[in-house]
Amino acid sequence: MPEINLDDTICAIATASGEAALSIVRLSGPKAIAVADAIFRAKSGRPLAEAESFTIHYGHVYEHEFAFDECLASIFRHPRSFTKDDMIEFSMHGGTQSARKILGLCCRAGARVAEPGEFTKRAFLNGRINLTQAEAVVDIIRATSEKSLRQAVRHLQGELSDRLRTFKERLLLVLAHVEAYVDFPEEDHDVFSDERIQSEVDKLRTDLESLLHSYRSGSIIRNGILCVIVGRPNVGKSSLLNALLKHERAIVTEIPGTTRDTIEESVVWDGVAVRLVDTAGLGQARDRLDKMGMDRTRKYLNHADFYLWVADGSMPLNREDLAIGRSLLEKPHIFVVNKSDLPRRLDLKMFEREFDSTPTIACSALRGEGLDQIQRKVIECTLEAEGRSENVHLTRERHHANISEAVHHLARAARSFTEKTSLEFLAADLRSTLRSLSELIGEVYSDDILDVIFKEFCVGK
Ligand SMILES: Nc1nc2c(ncn2[C@@H]2O[C@H](COP(=O)(O)OP(=O)(O)O)[C@@H](O)[C@H]2O)c(=O)[nH]1
Ligand SMILES: [Mg+2]
Repeated sequence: MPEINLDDTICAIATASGEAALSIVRLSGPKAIAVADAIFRAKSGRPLAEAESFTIHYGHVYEHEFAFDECLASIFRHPRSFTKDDMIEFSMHGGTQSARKILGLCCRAGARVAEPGEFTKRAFLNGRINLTQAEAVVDIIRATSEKSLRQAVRHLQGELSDRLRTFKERLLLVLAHVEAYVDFPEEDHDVFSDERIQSEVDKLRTDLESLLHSYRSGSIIRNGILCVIVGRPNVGKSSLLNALLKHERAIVTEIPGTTRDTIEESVVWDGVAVRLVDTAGLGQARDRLDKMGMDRTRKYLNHADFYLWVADGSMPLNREDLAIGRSLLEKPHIFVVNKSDLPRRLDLKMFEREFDSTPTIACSALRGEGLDQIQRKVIECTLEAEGRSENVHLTRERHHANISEAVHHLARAARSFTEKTSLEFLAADLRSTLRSLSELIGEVYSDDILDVIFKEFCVGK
């Protein structure tokens, strides 16, 4: 994104294009009200320049003397608006033509089309929201489940940044005492003892580490669980996908190798989005197409958060089954013994001898039995207790990187007690920790960081 000039007046269509009841075009900047007055005439005859903030005006948008749509103009005056600048929102009939036309007229009257996320970027640069709140705006728009929406709303309300500020205050207090020692070593201070400083540093580190551990659950809630169904051909993977989705998505036949490509569908279980992936399965490839399908399966397996390892319970486990199971052990998974409507020939005792920590669930995709248990287990194993708590979660790699850095600086600060290095090193480590936290909130930032964050946004937000 090019460097932004905050003195410009920007405009954008804020609604998705296509057939819809309404469209919204928004304007923000010092000339927003003047631009709106150049194209809009209120029924009352009064210009928007005379209107009070937080009022809505019915009227028409004109091109020369031709009124081509009726619309409502909402006015939000600086500084109490989303961007803190003067803002106007026109809401008009939906479809593509009317909104596009109004956008063109706004540009002719002195506004320019906004970059993606530029409204939110201005809200950030004008100090209305911090960086974790700006990220939350995108997460609200992209939320695919109730839990992810709730998490994003809480971040927008400042839950994460408030927590980080508390850490910063605790750090600043310790730093002030350390600096008093450094600057006036001879004086008899009324300052924290060495032990007190050490224990404060240790407590901060423990608290930051526990925040760091929230990342796994936070990112799973935000992105959903990628749950890959894997197993030998013909064990019932596609049947299980269909049963879990409750519709016939994948083709099922008794012919091994029916599924050649990966099939991905989303569901929501217990408020969490789950991306279910049916695969071609793993095992002996009979032809080039089989091999391509299996390569694709492996690619998904690398990215998976969870595996459903499926076997046919009406047959003994064979070498292929076992090889698949052994390759999955590193990630959370469960063993699904399918076809439980048929007589069991799979020896579970033998299975448990080798895979004693793998939870097992018997099911029948054909009869729809055992499916609730599978759903519950997937959520239970991926979210753990942490994810189900209402604690603050880190949700993005950026959060994880900054807090890891902060923990690293604090670990070094803690070492300075045992290694008895100069207090100046301790002060420097505490300052570096502060910087990591400030970067995360966005109190210090670089254009590169802003570019990465705001390029995710859609135009008009
Ligand atoms: N009896 C029984 N047959 C099943 C069950 N699940 C799948 N099948 C059958 O097993 C065969 C292979 O199923 P499919 O889902 O295509 O297996 P995939 O190759 O692992 O995807 C088909 O004939 C299905 O009807 C089940 O729970 N019970
Ligand atoms: Mg299949």
